[in-house]
Amino acid sequence: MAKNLVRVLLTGAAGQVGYALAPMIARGLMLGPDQPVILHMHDIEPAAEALNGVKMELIDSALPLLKGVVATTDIVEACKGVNIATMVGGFPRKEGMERKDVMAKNVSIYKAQASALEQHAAENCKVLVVANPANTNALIFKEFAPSIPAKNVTCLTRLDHNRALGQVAERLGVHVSNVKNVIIWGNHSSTQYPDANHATVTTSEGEKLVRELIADDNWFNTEFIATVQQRGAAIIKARKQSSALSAASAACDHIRDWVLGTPKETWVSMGVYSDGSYGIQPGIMYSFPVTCQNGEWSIVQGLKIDDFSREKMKATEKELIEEKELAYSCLNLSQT
Ligand code: NAX
Repeated sequence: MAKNLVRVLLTGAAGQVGYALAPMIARGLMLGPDQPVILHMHDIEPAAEALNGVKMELIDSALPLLKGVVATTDIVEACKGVNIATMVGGFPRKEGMERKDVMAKNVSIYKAQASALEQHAAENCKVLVVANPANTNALIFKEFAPSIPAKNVTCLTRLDHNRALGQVAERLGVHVSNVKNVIIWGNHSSTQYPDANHATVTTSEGEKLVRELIADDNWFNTEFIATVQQRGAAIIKARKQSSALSAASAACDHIRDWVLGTPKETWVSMGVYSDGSYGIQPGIMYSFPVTCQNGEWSIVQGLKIDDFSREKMKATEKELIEEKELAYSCLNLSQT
């Protein structure tokens, strides 16, 4: 039996991540190769012509799963009836801008778009915030869409997770699909803590702990962490533009695993609303290891956390608490 159509919102669709992500969604990389979609693409007025160009290219691609394209600068029209919302649109940091100014621009965008989505999306819409500051944009989004369950609002740290898998696989000289269960804790920023303490690799002799095969604490505690944390900057240096295809691919991985489930005994990293797990302050959007089943994520519990990890998890938590304060002050809100 043919599956029901799924409507997917993509904001910032005329930007670089949008341009990479739109065809991936339309080819079934986000929701599966048998899932027909209608793509709702949104961008702002100055990008209207470019947005229309993306629509033209999608039409020219003759994609079997793509049953319709909405390309609009009207956020209400863009949000109507959507089941999945991928929020990529945002205001980039420009030279000379203070952190507070960038935060103020983005949190007001996310406040407005949360209200539009809350009123016009389909019931049980799932939201992924990609635009930076991703965790805090997602938090503001959640606050201003109170009828959307907190569990339905997440942010992207899967790119960092995939980068960590890639670094471990390179170091071991194995294919990345044999490595699993790294963790990104905290913020999608340079304070994130990439943790390979529980990661495993499939070998001809079964599953082994990565840290047993790479017996090099110094590498794990310095180079590995720094490479993952600074990978975004390295891409900008090399490409003169920020990560786009890997970000789009990670956004597909995030939604696909959330909707269709994570593989057996495998977890992934997602920025989710903290419930206090691992002693992390409730009420911030923090990246945790999660498994997904029946369209719901749950935080993996009971992992042993050593002192080194605890310190790093607290440092990124501190940054998120500060970002939350800054975001609230930009919106003149008091914290509850
Ligand atoms: P671009 O500047 O190429 O594209 C951003 C698009 O958003 C533009 O087309 C712009 O017109 C649009 N836009 C601006 N204000 C908007 C609004 N109010 N509503 C809708 N659209 C709006 O940036 P790009 O490289 O595509 O990156 C997009 C966002 O993703 C940025 O915020 C970036 O920092 C963030 N990233 C987050 C990642 C993550 O892992 N969480 C990784 C990739 C990316 O760097």
